[in-house]
Amino acid sequence: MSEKSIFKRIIDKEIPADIVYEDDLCLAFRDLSPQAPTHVLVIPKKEIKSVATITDQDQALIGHLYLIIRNIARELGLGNGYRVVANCGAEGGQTVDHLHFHLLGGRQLKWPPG
Ligand code: DGP
Repeated sequence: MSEKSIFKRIIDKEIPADIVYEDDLCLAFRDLSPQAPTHVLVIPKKEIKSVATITDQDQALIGHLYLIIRNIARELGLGNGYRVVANCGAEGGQTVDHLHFHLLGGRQLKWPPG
């Protein structure tokens, strides 16, 4: 039986996603349940479960992900601002055990989050 997470299945193209960017290291696709007019998930292709399990060896990869987030935000016209969120663990509200950064924008976002 497959232990693959839903995001690993998207990386492997076993299930479809609305992909906005892809390279050797990462994939970005639109969230199935958007919480803002623009809601993109940016994920490493490497199977990292969460922020809590990032290793020192992942330093360049995480930097790469943030540069890609910056580029996608520019390309999607989020010049007025946006939010980047990584939910971590049960109390952090993480529901998919594959590291992902939410890129949210296109409306005024509130603070604090719920
Ligand atoms: P989090 O709660 O931080 O773990 O965010 C998981 C997000 O993943 C949530 O906003 C919904 C989204 N999501 C879950 N399953 C799928 C899927 O199959 N496709 C896409 N595009 N997004 C998904």
